[in-house]
Amino acid sequence: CGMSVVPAVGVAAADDTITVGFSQVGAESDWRTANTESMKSTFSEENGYELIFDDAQQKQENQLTAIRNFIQQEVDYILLAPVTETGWDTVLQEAKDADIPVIIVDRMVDVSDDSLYTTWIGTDSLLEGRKAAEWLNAYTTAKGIDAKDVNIVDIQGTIGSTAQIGRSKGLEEGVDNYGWNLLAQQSGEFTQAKGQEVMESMLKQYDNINVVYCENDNEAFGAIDAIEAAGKTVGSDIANGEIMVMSFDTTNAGLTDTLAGKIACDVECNPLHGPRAEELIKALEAGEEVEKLNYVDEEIFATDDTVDKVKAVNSLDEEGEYDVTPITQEIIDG
Ligand code: GZL
Ligand code: ZN
Repeated sequence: CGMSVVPAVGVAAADDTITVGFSQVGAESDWRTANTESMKSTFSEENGYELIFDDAQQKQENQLTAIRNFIQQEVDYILLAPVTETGWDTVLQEAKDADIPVIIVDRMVDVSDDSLYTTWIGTDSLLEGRKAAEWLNAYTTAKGIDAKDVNIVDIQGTIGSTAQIGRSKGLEEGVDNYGWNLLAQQSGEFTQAKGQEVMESMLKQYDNINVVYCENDNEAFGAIDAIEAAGKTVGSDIANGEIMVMSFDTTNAGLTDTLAGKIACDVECNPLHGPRAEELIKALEAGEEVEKLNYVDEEIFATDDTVDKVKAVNSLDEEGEYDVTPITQEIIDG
């Protein structure tokens, strides 16, 4: 690769440093920060890597520029966490022409020919949305709340991103299956500031909101602030005027809010993709075949029992049935 550094004296050491160019979406959320940290700690110098990191500030054009720079620098691998699914064919063809393998991380790319990337690591956003909808159905059914009295607003993620597409679809299926009222859907860009702004405007438009479906924790933090600033109460008791906030990502701050009853259900999404990415690069270095799709297990809370409880809140059992687990029962019993 073009990035080796020749030692000051003696012959150049065998270049066993692997150079990785990583085009990251941005730093829009706690989840994203954890994802970046996982990559940086995995692809460290002491682990034998040179990581060239680019933060695209959630703009696709910055990612295209970063990838072209990585190609110029003749990196050994390109890691791409794509902000949205479309618009990658041309630049991925340029990487392919330069014989640089591309590993897609987190969100998916929608390309005409999937040989344009070598492999993908991520989580199942549609399953996450379905878990949330199943949880809401289990909760309202157990509380005897009629579906026609459930008035939901959806603060969506970045439109066209895999996480937004899957999580919105999971909710929309629930609306179709169970008959809830979906009052409005608007993007909160996965950020706290935008989440708060969108919540404020929705509260002005609708006086009957009782469920807020936030497509990530940072939007939930913003929505909670907006709800409380409007003099309303955040909580699970929607039959008595509280506004229920649901969320995704199970970040530390999200789990803290969940255990405090501010977030009713926080659906897991594992940000720690570094180790899996390294496994794949090592396999590719060894000339091995790799799976095209690599799902990162949602078992990131195996240790801490407090967050284990929250984890249990949104676990679907093998049959895809919602199993009302201890803490959910606690919430339902009130
Ligand atoms: C989820 C990831 C999303 C997170 C957000 O896989 O793409 O992007 O849910 C982040 O926090 O902005
Ligand atoms: Zn090299």
